[in-house]
Order: sequence, then structure tokens, then C-alpha cells
Amino acid sequence: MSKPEILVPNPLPALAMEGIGKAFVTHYLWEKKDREAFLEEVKSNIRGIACGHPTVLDAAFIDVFPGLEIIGSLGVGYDSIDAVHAASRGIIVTNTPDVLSDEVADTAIGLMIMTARELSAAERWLRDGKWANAPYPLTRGTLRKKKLGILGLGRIGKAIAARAAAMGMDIHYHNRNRLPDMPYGYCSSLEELATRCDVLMAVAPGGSSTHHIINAEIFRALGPDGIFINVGRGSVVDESALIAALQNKTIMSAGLDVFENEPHVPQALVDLDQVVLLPHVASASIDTRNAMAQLQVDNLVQWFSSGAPISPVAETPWPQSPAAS
Ligand code: NAP
Ligand code: 8YV
Repeated sequence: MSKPEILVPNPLPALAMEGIGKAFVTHYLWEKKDREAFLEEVKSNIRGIACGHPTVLDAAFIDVFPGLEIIGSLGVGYDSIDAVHAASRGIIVTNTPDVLSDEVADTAIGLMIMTARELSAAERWLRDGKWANAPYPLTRGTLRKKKLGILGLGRIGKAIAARAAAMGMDIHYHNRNRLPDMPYGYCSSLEELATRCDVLMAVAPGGSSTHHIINAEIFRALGPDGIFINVGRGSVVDESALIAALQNKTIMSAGLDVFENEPHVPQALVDLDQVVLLPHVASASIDTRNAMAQLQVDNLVQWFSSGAPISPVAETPWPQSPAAS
């Protein structure tokens, strides 16, 4: 039997390319000079798409492929894929949850400590040769006896909470749904969470339900001693309001791994000393990216061999409900 044909719109990690290359006939879209002409040529044969953030798969793109069965995405966030539209066409979308939660949680905690204790600025002080003249100033920020507020107490949020609780922080959270089994304080609104906590940590998904929910009002609630950390998605934050809040000292400082328009980072953020900026690296160790790539490949392979994906997203559950199928 001939191998299924898979479209790869953008380059993926080596392990994913190797696994997909072995199991399928692959079409690397970024290598094609005339992409529209190429898609016209192969569109009827494509049964799967293998992609990664931030490749956009909107309804119009998905509809190019009449025989598409599965979209296997690298990463847990899939806000750049129209999964609702995929579901309406019976197309499965898979992501790579769990295998990255601990790595992302480690990075989130590191970023929080770097921001509260000004570790990047202190290192710059040493590298600039200033230490010989004066010690680095004492930091206003500390995590001792502080409250951590988590927006998005999901797989990664829980891993962050466990680490922060072990550090002695008092944990509170806001989700749309309260989690009765969790020993942390629940806030039914994001504003209540921002008012209650000293450090606000965003680890919620992107998409329409979270777009700009962290805005000027939330920064006012967080207050002048407040620290804001974002390891979720840049779109969750109104970046202009964040820049204003930092410039006007409405909040004390921020640590950011994600941005509204990556890889563009506003110069106004780069210019601020009380901000720690990372280039979306929370899951970016070789081990973790390999685990993500393996799960992406396994989802595609298993779909075409046994008809059951390993980790379908919530919008395209498997097995499908009788009504949907
Ligand atoms: P998850 O298990 O699905 O958790 C998401 C949490 O967000 C849930 O607790 C959910 O609770 C809450 N949530 C969703 N929509 C919300 C809304 N409108 N208002 C309030 N809370 C909301 O996902 P995860 O595996 O922890 O991953 C979370 C996100 O982290 C990903 O989607 C991705 O964007 C980001 N991420 C970033 C990196 C990085 O490199 N920086 C790496 C991995 C993941 P309710 O449904 O009850 O609201
Ligand atoms: C990766 C991420 O940067 O999993 C996610 O949602 O944001 C990160 O782990 C990305 O998905 C790799 O394509």
C-alpha cells in the first residue's frame, strides 16, 4: 500500500522530520518556489499536515485539502490552528501536551526569580565592570512571603504551583472553572487574582477567549509592587498597556517569554531595565523538544496505522461522539 502524503508547511525539529520522512511521503512547502502552484498540484493527495507554532492554519487553508484527515501540531498551544473549523470537517487536530510541562514550569520559575531579584541587571552590572566600584544595589523585589497568582492552572500551571509552593509561596489561581481538588485559593475573576497576588503568572492559552484579558485594569489591580510573568501566549496581554504600566511604574517589573508579534519585541520593552526578556524558550531543551517531536510523529503514525490519535485537542476528541460522527 502506498504511504500517506503529508504536507509540512515549515521546518520542524530534526527528529520530527526524520520520523515523518520515514513513515510518509512528505511535501516540504517552504522549499517550493511557487507554493500556490505546488498546492494546486498536490492538494487532493494530502491526508495529513505536520506543523508547529506559529504556522497559521486558518479555515481557508484547511479547506484547500479535500481529503485532509489529521493536523499533527508540535507544541501544546494550538491557537494558530482553527480547530473548531477542523472539527466541523471531521479533521483531527493533535498537540503535544504533558511532555513539556516540567520544562516550561522550570523556565517559568527561573524567569520569576530572575525578575524579582533583578538577576539579568545584576549580571550586566558585573559584565560592565561596575562591581569593582560598588556592589549591585539591594533589590526591592523578593519572593519571600509573597503570593503567586496563576492565570491558567492547567497542566503547566499545576507544575509551576507545585514548585512555587515548595519555595514557600502562597498560591492562588484563576481559571473559568474552579478545581475542587486543588489546595490553592480560587479567584472567580482575573481582577480579583491580580488584586490578591504579588506576582501574576500568565500560563493560559491564546485564542479569542483570552485575547488581551490582561490589560491596563489588571495592571492597576496588580499594583506598584507587582511583578508580571508571561509564559503562556503574547496575545493574552495588551502589550501597549504593559509597556505603559512599566514606564509609569503602575507595576514594578515583568518577565516575558512570549510576545504579541513574535519574533518582534517592541523597542520600548528592550529599553526598560526592570524587564527580563526571553525569546520563547520555555520548552526549548533538546530533550523536551525531542519528546514533543516524538509525540507529534507518533500521533500521525498511529492515526494512519490504527485510526486512533494519541493526544487529540479538546475540539476534536477521539473517539468522536456519536452525534459528531
Ligand atoms: P491546559 O492544561 O489546557 O491549561 C490551560 C489552563 O488555562 C486551564 O486551566 C484553563 O482552565 C485555563 N484557561 C483557558 N482559557 C481560559 C480563560 N479564557 N480564562 C481563564 N482561564 C482559562 O494547557 P497547558 O498544557 O497548561 O498549556 C497552557 C499554555 O501554555 C498553552 O496553551 C501555550 O499557549 C502555553 N505554552 C507556552 C510555552 C512557551 O514556550 N512559553 C510552552 C508550552 C505552553 P479553564 O478551562 O477552567 O478556564
Ligand atoms: C514551543 C509552545 O515554542 O508548546 C507550546 O505551546 O509555545 C512551545 O513549546 C512551540 O510550540 C514549538 O513549536
